[in-house]
Amino acid sequence: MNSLPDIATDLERAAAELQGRERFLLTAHEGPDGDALGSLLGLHKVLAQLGKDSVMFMAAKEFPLPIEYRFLPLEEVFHEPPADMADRTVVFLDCGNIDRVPVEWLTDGGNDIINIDHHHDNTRFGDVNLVEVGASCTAEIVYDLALLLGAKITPEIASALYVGLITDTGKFMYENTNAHTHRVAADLIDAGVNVDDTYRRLYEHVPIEKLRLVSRALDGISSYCDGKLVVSYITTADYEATGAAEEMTEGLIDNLRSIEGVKVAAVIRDLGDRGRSARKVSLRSSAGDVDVSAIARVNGGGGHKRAAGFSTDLEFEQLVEFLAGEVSAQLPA
Ligand SMILES: [Mn+2]
Repeated sequence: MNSLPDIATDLERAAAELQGRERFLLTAHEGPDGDALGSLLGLHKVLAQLGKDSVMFMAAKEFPLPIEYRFLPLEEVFHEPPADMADRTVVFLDCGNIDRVPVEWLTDGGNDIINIDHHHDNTRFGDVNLVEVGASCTAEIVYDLALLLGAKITPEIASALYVGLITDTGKFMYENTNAHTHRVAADLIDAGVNVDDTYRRLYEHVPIEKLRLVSRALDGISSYCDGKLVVSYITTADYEATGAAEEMTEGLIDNLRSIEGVKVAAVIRDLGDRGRSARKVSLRSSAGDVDVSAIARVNGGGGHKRAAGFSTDLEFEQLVEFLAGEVSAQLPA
């Protein structure tokens, strides 16, 4: 690794490493969200503009992507290692820990790793770690990096990063939203983002099957801990009855979190043959007095204090018992 004076910030250090190297493979966490994909595409375009050899990688199982993200131009994403993998620096984006990319040839120690992320529980697994916990999203960090690298923010770069901003901040409404977030958004809009078009592509191309699935999920909400924990369980039968695909559960949890008196919302869903585990659990904390990332970590997952998740083979009843116990333990009696 290049050495810089100690006064260099993590941002400067990461920028210097990106500047000093030529070949990269960029990747983002499994089950990618808007921030993972926007950061991946945005940094890829920045590096390409700087004359670097950059490839993007996501496992084949992630495709097709959730419908809301299919408009992103990600046709060039690799699903296998490139022939010259040994010569590439791996950049992990939006990954709190290295297990969020469960791909052995990427994580076996054969490549230098640059870790760019904003999760508070990031394990700093990289050779270079740029972990900005105060950043609203990884895309915001990528934007700061792009400026430092002297890249021109093209409409394509701006549009990709804007997707990360919008989705990770709940359309600029979550507590991670601050003045800097809005300033970055303003810069991106100046650089050519079509705000209305992005909004409609993300939120208004909803297939009717998804609403039918949401309807069943809302119908089946169950409540625990005096209404402080609400849970919805989406089974394989729900997918079959509605014709919806598993990725159509994206965003459903926000409905649960919005219920009055709720501290923690949980959506449990069967993965069928799509996952390594039987089901996946998404968690959201509404008021922030429960740290759901701590609950997720008990089961090998992770995330943010207000948004986290984990995969599990536990059955529904055991899961509810576990969640209720964890939520009660964190709330004052
Ligand atoms: Mn993120």
